[in-house]
Amino acid sequence: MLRFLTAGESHGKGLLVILEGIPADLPLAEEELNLDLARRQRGYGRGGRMKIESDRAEIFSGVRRGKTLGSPVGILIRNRDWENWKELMKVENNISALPAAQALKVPRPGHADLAGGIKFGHRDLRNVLERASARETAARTAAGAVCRRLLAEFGTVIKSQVIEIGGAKVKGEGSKVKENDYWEKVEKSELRCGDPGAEKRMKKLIDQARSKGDTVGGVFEVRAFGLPPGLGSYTQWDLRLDGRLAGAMMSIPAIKGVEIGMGFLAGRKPGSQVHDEIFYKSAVGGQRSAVNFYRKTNRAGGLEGGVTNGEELVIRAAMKPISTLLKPKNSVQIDTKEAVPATVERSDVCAVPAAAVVGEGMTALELARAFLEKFGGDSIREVRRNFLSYLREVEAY
Ligand code: EPS
Repeated sequence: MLRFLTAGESHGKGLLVILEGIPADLPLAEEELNLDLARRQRGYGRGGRMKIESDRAEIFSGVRRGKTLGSPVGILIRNRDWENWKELMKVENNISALPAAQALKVPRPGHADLAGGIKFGHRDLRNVLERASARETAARTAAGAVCRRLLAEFGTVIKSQVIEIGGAKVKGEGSKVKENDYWEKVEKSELRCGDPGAEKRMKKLIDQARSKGDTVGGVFEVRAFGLPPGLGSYTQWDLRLDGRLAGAMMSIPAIKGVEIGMGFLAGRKPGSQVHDEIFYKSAVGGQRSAVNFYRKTNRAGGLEGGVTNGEELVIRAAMKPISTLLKPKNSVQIDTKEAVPATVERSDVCAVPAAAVVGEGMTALELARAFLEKFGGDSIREVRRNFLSYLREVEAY
């Protein structure tokens, strides 16, 4: 089974990933991981930390001479900021030397601080913050990049775009996603937004939030092109791919809502305006994902019965505003129980574009997992054999 674990604190030495289940002989270069790590670091609205970090993945194990070995892929990402935090975050046991004033005692509303403090009994809430921090998503992005590489080998490409920030929305979302240069435009945009008018409005909202000591959230969309039909299964609740993808997406810090295809809107429309009619054309022939059945609409977002149906996968996620506010909300000092303003830490004003890249990674992970469940083998050659033989059957269906 494909799975990964991450470890690492935001201001500790760095982040670790162990990714298990990648077949042997997949070409893999650190540069490919670094590309996604750099994409995750971009975005109008990020804070001072991103000027310090310049994330690089060091492949530690599982790859030899540019190809995976079939053994666990270990990846290391060092925190440059560690240099500035060595004393506060050191591993050695002389906690008593930590000045009381350095302990974090006032939880930020919306952050994991209080719930995590109560759960683990931590009286320095930094012990919670350090791991709950979205810094961890750099590790997921690296793992996701490996999965993306695997999927690319079989013709699946994953993209993301920001469609809303602070209430400012793109116009006609989805209408241009098939145009070649659209995604280049998204990639060049500081907000991963393909609509320049909306981007302008979004930037203005970010600037306004920054000047007020506030933060803004938004909505991003992930699309996967070229997926074969038949990934996931309706036969058991935990095999349904829509549930698995939603769970993966929801696990990204600050995500509060996920929808697939038409999503919540489907609950407000009659069936006649929701379901995608099925058509058949013969002689599509030869092409990859050559399903002879097709739809003119894709309100289902590529999934029916928790199974991919050969259409584009469309997932959206809503990110709440970052919970560290420069103009803090009310909170309580955990020792004295005094009512005081929440702790103010350096942070971002908006991180929706970064979350979109993390969303690509989590989608890649869940799709790669479903892909290997269906076509799995120990080497890429074995997976390819299984995949091609299935495609032949699909074409004949
Ligand atoms: C984060 C707070 C900020 C962000 C960080 C997530 O870090 P710092 O406290 O060091 O200023 O920059 O994101 C990252 C470090 C990253 O790599 O994305 C938080 O509290 O979640």
